Formats: sequence, C-alpha cells, structure tokens
Amino acid sequence: MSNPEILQVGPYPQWDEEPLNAAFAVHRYFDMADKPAFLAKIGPSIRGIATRGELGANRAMIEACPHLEIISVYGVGYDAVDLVACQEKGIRVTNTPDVLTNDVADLGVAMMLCQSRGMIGAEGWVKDGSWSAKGLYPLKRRVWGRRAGILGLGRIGFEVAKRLKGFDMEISYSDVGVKSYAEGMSFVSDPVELARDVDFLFVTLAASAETRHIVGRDVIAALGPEGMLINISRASNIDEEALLDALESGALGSAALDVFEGEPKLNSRFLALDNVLLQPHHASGTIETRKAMGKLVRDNLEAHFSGAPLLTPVL
Ligand code: 8YV
Repeated sequence: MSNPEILQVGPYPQWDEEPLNAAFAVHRYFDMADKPAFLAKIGPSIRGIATRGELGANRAMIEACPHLEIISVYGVGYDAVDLVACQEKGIRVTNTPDVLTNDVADLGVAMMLCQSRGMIGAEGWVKDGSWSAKGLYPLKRRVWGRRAGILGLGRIGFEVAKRLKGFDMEISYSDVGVKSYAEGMSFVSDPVELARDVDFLFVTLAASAETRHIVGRDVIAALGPEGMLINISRASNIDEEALLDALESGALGSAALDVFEGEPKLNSRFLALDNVLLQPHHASGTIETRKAMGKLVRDNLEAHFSGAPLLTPVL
C-alpha cells in the first residue's frame, strides 16, 4: 500500500525530513509559490497535515482537504489550528506537550535574569570600550528573593515556579482555580491583583479566545514602573498596543518577550525600546527538544494511520 499523503505546512530541521519522507508522501506547502492553487490541486489527496505551533492550520486549509483525518502539531500550542472546523469534520489533532516543558521554562527564567541584570547592555559595555572609558556598568535590579507571579500554572508555569524557588523567590499564581500541586505558592484569582503584588509576571497560559488580551492595560498598569513582564506563551495573551504604550511611557518597567503579534514581522515600536529583551520565538529551540518534538509529530501520524491510539491527542 502506498504511504499516506500529508501536507507539510512549514519546514522542520533536516533530521526530521528524512524519516517524514520515508513514512509519508509529503507535499511541501511552504515551498509553493502559488499556495492556493497548490492546495486546490493537492488538497483532495491529503489525509494528514504536519504543521508547527505558530503556523497551525486555518479553516481554508482544512476545507481544501476534504479527506483530511489528522493534524499533527509540532508544538504544545494549537491555538493556530481551527479546532471548531476540526470538530465539525471529525478531524483528530495532536500536539507535543511535555517534551518541551523544561526548555520553555528555562528560557523564561533565563530571560528574567538576563533582563533584570542588564546582561545584553553589559556585553555592549565590554565590547564598545565603555568599561575602560567610563568605568563601572550601571547598577541593575536583583532577582533572588523578589516576588514572582505566574499567570497560568500549567506544566510550563509549574516548571518556571520550580526554578524560581531556587532563587528564593516569593511565588504567587493565577489560574481558573487553585492547583493541588502548587505547594508553597499563593493563589490570587484576579490577574490585576496578581500583577500588583509581584515584581516579575510570567505569562504561561495556553492561548485561546478566552485568554485573548488577558494581560490588558489594567494588568500592565498594576505591574507598574518597577515591574517586568515575561511572555513565553503566545502574543495574543497580551494587549500588545497597551504593552508598547506602557513600555514607551515608563508605566511598565520592562519586558522580556519570546512571542509577538504577526511574528516574525514584529511591530517596529519594539525595536526602538531599550527596556525590552526580544527573542525570536525559540523557547523550545534546543536540539534535544526539537528532536523529541519531531519524533512525536511523526509518531502521532504513524499511530493514526496504523489504527493505534494517538500518543498526545488534543481532539
Ligand atoms: C513552536 C511553540 O511550535 O510549542 C509551541 O507552542 O510555539 C513552539 O514550540 C516552535 O517554534 C516550532 O515551530
């Protein structure tokens, strides 16, 4: 029997391409100049979609593939997949949870340390000769012992909290309810109140229509001129216009961001700021984790097409 035909939405590392091509008849959507024409031609033969977290699959793509059975997402976040369309059509969806949790938490904590201690500016101070010309680097703010808030205490938020405990930080969190595993952390149900009580606010929520702009003007104002916002989830969780206004006016102290509206083309207002740390959506971007994510994408597809249970189903 011939291999199932799948649509590959975006590129994967080279080590994933060979096993993917060996197990499936792969159609590389991202290589096509005229994507709608390509979809119209190839869509009817497609049984699976392999996509990435930030690329997802929208309704137009799903509807162009009338025999689609499964969408396998390389990423824990599946907010870019039209789940309503999938539900209507009985299409299965999988993601790659767990394997990336620790790396995403690591980057969030690293961003907090880097930004609070001014490490990027400090390197510039060495490289541009300021150290010898001007002397000591301006003093920055400490991290250990201060107060951190975690908005969304899921798998990633929990790993962030675990790491922060190592810095003797006081930890509070906000979620839809109290979490039984949140030992030694205070629950604060209102995100505005959470922001008011902390120095560092981590956003680790799974994005959905309900969480859109949950970090709005009120939360940002409550975090205040001494506060730092760290986002390792999705840009849609934050009102980006409100964030930019607050960073420009000093109403918010600083931000460390791995995700942006319209990424990779981010709002140019970010580039003019000196109180932000900007990262190119790479929180899960280690060789080890990306290899595990790629394998899980294929394992889910292979399980589906061989009639075995899905490893990490969303739908
Ligand atoms: C991306 C992510 O999928 O896990 C997620 O939700 O956003 C990331 O892991 C990654 O950038 C690969 O494209």
